Amino acid sequence: MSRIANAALRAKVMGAQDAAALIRSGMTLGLSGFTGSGYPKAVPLALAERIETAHGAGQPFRVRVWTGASTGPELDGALAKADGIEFRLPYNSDPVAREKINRGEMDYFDMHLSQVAPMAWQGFLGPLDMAVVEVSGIRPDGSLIPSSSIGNNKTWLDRADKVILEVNRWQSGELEGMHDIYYGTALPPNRVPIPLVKPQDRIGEPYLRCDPDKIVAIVETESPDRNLPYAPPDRTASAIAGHLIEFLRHEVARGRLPPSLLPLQSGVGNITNAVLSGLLDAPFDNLTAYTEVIQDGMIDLIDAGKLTLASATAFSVSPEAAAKLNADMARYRDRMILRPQEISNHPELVRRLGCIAMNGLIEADIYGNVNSTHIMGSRIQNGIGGSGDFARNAFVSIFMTPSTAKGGAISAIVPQASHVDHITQDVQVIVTEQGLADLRGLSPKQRARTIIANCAHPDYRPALEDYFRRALAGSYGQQSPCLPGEALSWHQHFVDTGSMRR
Ligand code: 0RQ
Repeated sequence: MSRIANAALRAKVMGAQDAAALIRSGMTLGLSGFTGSGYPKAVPLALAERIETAHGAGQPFRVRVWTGASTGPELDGALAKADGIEFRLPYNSDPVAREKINRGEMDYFDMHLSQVAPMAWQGFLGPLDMAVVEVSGIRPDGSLIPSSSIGNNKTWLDRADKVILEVNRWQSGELEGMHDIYYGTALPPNRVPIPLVKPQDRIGEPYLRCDPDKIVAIVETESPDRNLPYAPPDRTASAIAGHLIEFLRHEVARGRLPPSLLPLQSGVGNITNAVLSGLLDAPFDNLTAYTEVIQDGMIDLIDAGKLTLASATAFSVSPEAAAKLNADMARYRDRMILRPQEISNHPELVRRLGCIAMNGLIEADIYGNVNSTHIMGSRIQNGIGGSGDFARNAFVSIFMTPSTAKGGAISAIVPQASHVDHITQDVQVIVTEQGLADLRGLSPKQRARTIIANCAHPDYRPALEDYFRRALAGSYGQQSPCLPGEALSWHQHFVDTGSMRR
């Protein structure tokens, strides 16, 4: 049965090729999609085919791509493979696009996720020609039932000159009512406080508005999201989760956190998912989450009655969890709210709610500067995503990682980060499988001693201690002692030899 309940809009249904034919080279596209959910799946594929045909005929064809965050192989993968993306923002995890970016063949602006919509409204990013947005249905009055992510869809639908919709029947019909679209944001000097004081507050409406005259095509699909399995927690992930949960217990015992903690934010990846799994057996109840993505671990916590509400902008779940969600969405709908990413990640709200931010890192230096994005300072992995939105504004900002990477050839704790996304002031706790460093209230030298002792792998600890000792003796200043020439040689040694070991 069609999910398009508006007769005038039903008349705009066409095939993906015909819809893609409305996109011209040089256009800027605002696409839906966030961590592999709710992205358009048919039109970008058809567009990639068009681009390949054009390139085959010697005609240049490239578009500018704005999304919510990462999408899926039918979008970023296909367009990047066709060499069809001139510029992309704000977060990518697609391997094909990553290679293009790192070869210098595609421009990429890796930015704070909460800032995308305001920057689009401010006009800094330029005009938006076409929105291509997946929805799960269209109501009789033409309003849109959102899909499994919201991301920047409200902004794309408002700002774009024209709109192509994909209506995906694979998405549960019971998603209706889960979303909360806040239309009260404005630019300075007209901004007002956002009236959200608890993660469970609904401050908007369940549907997206869209001027029907802007809609030039509607494509019906029945395609799954890019749902990837999570690895079961290994010993490293379990050890990290154990240290972190012990820290939270300690904070509750000291009266610094309430027994039900504060709203949890959990970043992407297997380690953060392992922490959520660890919370299943931890002595905390009536938990809430005010976060960016709902992962498998959160669904398990809801099933166990531990998590009463999760507010986010998207799902980021395994195929099994997606099937479970879709089969029982009406029940989960009472425990979940999906919001625009400018609200799910809003610094004002993260600070007001006092989120416990838990994110992954690539490397941290001995002073606690964190690199979340650039391997060896130059090769982008994914992007800063929402980690900056949460880290700076959280009640407590926690970063975690295995103490080594690439089979032990790289230490995640280094003398100086080769790229900094999160400065020391935004990094309060670092956790590896070796232990936890609580850096709150410590001076730089105290931080260095704590991080080396608690977090570094024993194979690298002596070299870090030796470096720090020599920095204390030979540094130009004594506030944050360093030997600049030597500090980054750890990375160069890896580039030259394939290992940081000397
Ligand atoms: O590369 O797969 O080629 O071997 O980095 O590392 O260990 O799989 O870790 O999946 O937890 O990701 C920081 C990237 C960690 C993630 C990061 C290599 C490693 C591997 C991935 P291979 P793992 P995870 C809100 C939060 C920024 C965005 C964010 C991230 C690959 O957490 O993207 O926080 N964060 N968003 O081998 C060289 C090191 C390395 C290293 C890891 N020190 N040196 N390579 N790797 N450490 C959610 C959103 O914003 C959507």
